[in-house]
Amino acid sequence: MAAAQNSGDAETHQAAKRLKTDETEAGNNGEKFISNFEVGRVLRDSTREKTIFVHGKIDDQEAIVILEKTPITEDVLPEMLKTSTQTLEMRNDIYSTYKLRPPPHLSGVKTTVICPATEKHVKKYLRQETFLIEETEQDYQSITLPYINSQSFSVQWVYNILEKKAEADRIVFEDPDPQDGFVLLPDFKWDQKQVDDLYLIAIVHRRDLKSLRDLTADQLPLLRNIREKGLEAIMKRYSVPASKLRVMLHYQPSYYHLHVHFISLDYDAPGCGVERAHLLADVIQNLQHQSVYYRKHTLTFPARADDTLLGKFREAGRL
Ligand code: GTA
Repeated sequence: MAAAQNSGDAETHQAAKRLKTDETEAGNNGEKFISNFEVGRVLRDSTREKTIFVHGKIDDQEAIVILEKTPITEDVLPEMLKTSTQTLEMRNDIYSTYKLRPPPHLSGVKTTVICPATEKHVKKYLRQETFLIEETEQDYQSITLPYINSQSFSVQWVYNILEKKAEADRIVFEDPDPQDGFVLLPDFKWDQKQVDDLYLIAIVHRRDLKSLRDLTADQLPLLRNIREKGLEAIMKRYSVPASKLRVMLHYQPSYYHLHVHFISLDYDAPGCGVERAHLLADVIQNLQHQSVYYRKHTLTFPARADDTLLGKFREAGRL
């Protein structure tokens, strides 16, 4: 089987746990695009996670902007403390608080833009109550599969990656084999500044596998390949060992083209809970024991209050 490693080794600063990336990656066009954003309503925010999800418009098109303050890493501390402007807020005995204003290159805010955004994107990011659904084999065939076929999110962004029409320069590893091959690259959610919140996705070249439900023992070579070569590539590029990685699949995923998440164990990423995450190692073992494990078993997953799929389960009297 052919395997190709992307050229150009990234420098790894394991001690500082911070990675160097091209700060000008997005370029000026990206900046102008974002400054045209007209704020509509806040879909969700979290002071603890320091994120805000906002719905609005960019040049009359529906848009969602996600802003996230990035972590402060050890290697920037000396510069940050030395070069920030400082304002004393209060002092009391041995205690004092300050407002530091770091220079621009140390105060980046990770920003994700979805434009044009659909109503389904708005629902996805809106804070909502969630419910657990227990989906039998029969439910999958009669409720979930018709729903996936009619109204799931477009996977055009996935095809763009596989065809090198987008993010080609971000590929960390590729195995081009059409049956068992995949592309490994940084996830949307990772700014690649530090490995503490490392997040990559492996996207399979095959286009006939939607999710965990489609897997049988026939796909064991594919899954073992992703696990083995994905872990190897991450160790080589980022010096992060398998023992520090959560390698898993979501059920239900948002995007129905088979992909595997590689996430730092130190990062409490969204979707890591037991109700949605399936460790790849467990998936491999289950398929070794029973080829049709994921076809036959009842699978539990969370759904948001106004998720259409939840509505379909209700209509069918399954909730
Ligand atoms: N490299 O264009 C892309 C791209 N897109 C469109 C999605 N992804 C992409 N990666 C690249 N380029 O991990 C990534 C997603 C996700 C994976 C799909 O593909 O970041 P999934 O099918 O299992 O879907 O995985 P999932 O996990 O539901 O999607 P997602 O977007 O991660 O949403 C889950 C929750 O994460 C959201 O409800 C929200 O709470 C949170 N979240 C999503 N995006 C962000 C963000 N940018 N910052 C912070 N939190 C976020």
